[in-house]
Amino acid sequence: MPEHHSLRIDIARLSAEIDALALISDGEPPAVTRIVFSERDHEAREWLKARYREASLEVHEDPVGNTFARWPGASTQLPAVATGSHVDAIPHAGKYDGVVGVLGALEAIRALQQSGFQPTRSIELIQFTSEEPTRFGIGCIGSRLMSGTLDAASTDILCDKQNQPLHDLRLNSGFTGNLAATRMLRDHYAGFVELHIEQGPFLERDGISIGAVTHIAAPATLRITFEGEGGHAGGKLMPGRRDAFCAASETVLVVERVALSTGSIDTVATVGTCEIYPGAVNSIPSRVRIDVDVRDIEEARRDEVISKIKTAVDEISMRRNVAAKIQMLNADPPATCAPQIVSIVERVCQAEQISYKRMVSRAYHDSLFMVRICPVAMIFIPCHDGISHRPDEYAAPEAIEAGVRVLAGTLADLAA
Ligand code: HGY
Ligand code: MN
Ligand code: MN
Repeated sequence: MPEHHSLRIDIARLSAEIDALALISDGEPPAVTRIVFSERDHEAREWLKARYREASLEVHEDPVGNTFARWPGASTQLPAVATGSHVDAIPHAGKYDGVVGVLGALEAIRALQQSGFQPTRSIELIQFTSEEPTRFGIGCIGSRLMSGTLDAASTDILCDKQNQPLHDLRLNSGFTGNLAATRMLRDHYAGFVELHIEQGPFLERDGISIGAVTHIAAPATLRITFEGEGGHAGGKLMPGRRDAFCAASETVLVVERVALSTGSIDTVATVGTCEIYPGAVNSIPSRVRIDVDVRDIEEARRDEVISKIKTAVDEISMRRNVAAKIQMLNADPPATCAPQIVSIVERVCQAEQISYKRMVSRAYHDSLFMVRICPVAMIFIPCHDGISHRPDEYAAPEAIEAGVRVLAGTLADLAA
């Protein structure tokens, strides 16, 4: 394993690459919007493959567009060590979420190459497809397929808001083949380490450089469709109305109240999307669809929140005579990071004299699904005020440099 101090992280080049990638976007700078299987996503993929090839990595893509860039190690038998994250971005996002874990991993590999380190195990960078739920309603499609959490057939028929099936969209992006081929068996990798911004305020608040993540929160998404009765906003009198948007609005406030009532700061719930039909100012909403995001570090407490929401929806539906249909889009267990890799992360921080602390991840990541096929760990770096999923998301170059240094040391330890 190289003497850590010999590792030279080229943070100027990495910062320039982060800025360059941020411009491949459907958003007005500084906002970044890069939706999976969009034109910008395609452009970003081509730009990234060129960077991987410049670093002499062996690049291949699977049938859903997960991209693999491998630094071959001396052994072709031993399972590789993996790292990586995602580059798709929700609308009006920032330029660091996911990107730090992809370009940072590339920089970690380049620094190790330059230091003369020779890996025994190959080191493989993974750029996962569709970590964000924006287009298909469910997140981490690439890592869910790799880990067998989503099966090929039901994934190919997932549709976006324009009713375009994932199958057609992936083929149009050049990703052919049967989705079943994305599946990886347990121990395909010796381990997976993901570098990511914290997307919370605690590292910056405490003046700590690195978060050694021990657990990843359990996310769930409910899709609730309310069917009432439409009509003329002027002619239809108030008594007897069956306004679907009023039923949905009551539900949104119940979601907030139930999350606040668990007594734990670890319970969060959000309604981030709402579709109103017919969506005219002078027409009573007859159909409304909301997606509800519920998370907690404790799965049982999260499920308790879900069951309270369901009970409340039944009551609102009866009282308002508005039909309500609830679909569970996903309800995933939390992940526990591998203690042996978390300890390596801590050892590297000590060797580098970089401050660190153990913490949980309240956001979900591809690591939440990679944990089903190999041991995982996550390395967090601070982001300003914990802001994320906003154009003013910011991670300082020195914070990114420290994260890449610790990632490189961890990968070197695992691949030695
Ligand atoms: O929502 C999340 O936790 C992740 O940023 N997709
Ligand atoms: Mn995100
Ligand atoms: Mn992310």
